Amino acid sequence: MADLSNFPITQIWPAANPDVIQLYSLPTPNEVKASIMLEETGLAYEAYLIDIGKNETWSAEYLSLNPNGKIPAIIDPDGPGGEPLALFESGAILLYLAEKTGQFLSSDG
Ligand SMILES: N[C@@H](CCC(=O)N[C@@H](CS)C(=O)NCC(=O)O)C(=O)O
Repeated sequence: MADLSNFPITQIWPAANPDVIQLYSLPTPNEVKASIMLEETGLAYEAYLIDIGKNETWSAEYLSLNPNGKIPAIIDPDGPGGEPLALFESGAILLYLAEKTGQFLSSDG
């Protein structure tokens, strides 16, 4: 089982299944891009609702994951080299998941 205890955000939103991608989200235009990509690629994930109306992205634990204080953000317990990877910015998340799964990218740039 993956150990995500080095990520302070898991102290507030404990991983129910640390072996799958952790998505920190709220259904906003930027966030749904990440949710849709996870659904379409078929990757296993679990989502945590981050209430931006309550400034939950500005807690120290959330800022340790994304210093910009924005959703979406993810932790992939099975990142490059099998090590956990934290990632934010919806565009970066889309590209990472596309490359991880080999889906939705042209073979000819
Ligand atoms: N460029 C960022 C923008 C993310 C963004 O603006 N997220 C908004 C919700 S759509 C947010 O977290 N706002 C909370 C805040 O600023 O307090 C991305 O694409 O991920």
